[in-house]
Amino acid sequence: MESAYEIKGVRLWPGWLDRPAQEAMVADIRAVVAAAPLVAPVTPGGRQMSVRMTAAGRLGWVTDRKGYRYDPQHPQGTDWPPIPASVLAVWRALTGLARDPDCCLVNFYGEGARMGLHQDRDEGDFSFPVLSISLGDEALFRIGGVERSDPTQSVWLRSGDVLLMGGPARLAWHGIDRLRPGSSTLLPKGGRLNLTLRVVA
Ligand code: MD3
Ligand code: FE
Repeated sequence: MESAYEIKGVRLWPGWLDRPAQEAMVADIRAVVAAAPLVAPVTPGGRQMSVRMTAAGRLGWVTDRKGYRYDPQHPQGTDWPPIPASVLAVWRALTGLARDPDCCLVNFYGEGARMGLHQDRDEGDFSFPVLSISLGDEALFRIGGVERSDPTQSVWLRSGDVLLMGGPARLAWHGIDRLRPGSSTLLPKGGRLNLTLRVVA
């Protein structure tokens, strides 16, 4: 199988974060989760997502019966905590952009969690890339093209990998099919954290 990072606009840095950097980032994300707890979001259609989510930054992505949107507050009614410096450093190093992201979405996958194929299109400006950082158990990532019916390719994302989606890949359909439980010792109870950094506009 061809690897997804050969798709135009997708760049993968396998193992960009070494183990100590991953551990430091997990500690920073634990502080984010302490201030803004993970929630099990509900789609506008009323289905509970298997991934649990929170966010850091000026805006967080939320979903409930009212719809999908970026919101300046956590559903509990507090501002989102700032994006940790360790996370911003990855964005600055790999995008080279002067503009910092507005949102660091934090997705937690426990055993059995998945994310169906979707496009990220709630942002106001698709000229900025989306950057993703994987921590913990390995996950089978699937990416297609800008049409839902386009063929897809799969690649395992491992702890410390960083993926950047820009240009033609920015509006590509993508999702997480499954985890490989027990494949990482980073999170003592297992599971996977994914951080996605976005400019919302
Ligand atoms: C390709 N998260 O939060 S990250 C999401 O691993 C999301 O939690 C997945 O899809 C996860 O929306 C995949 C990789 C990713 C993120 C954003 C993208 C791939 C993307 C935006 C456009 C195309
Ligand atoms: Fe996405």
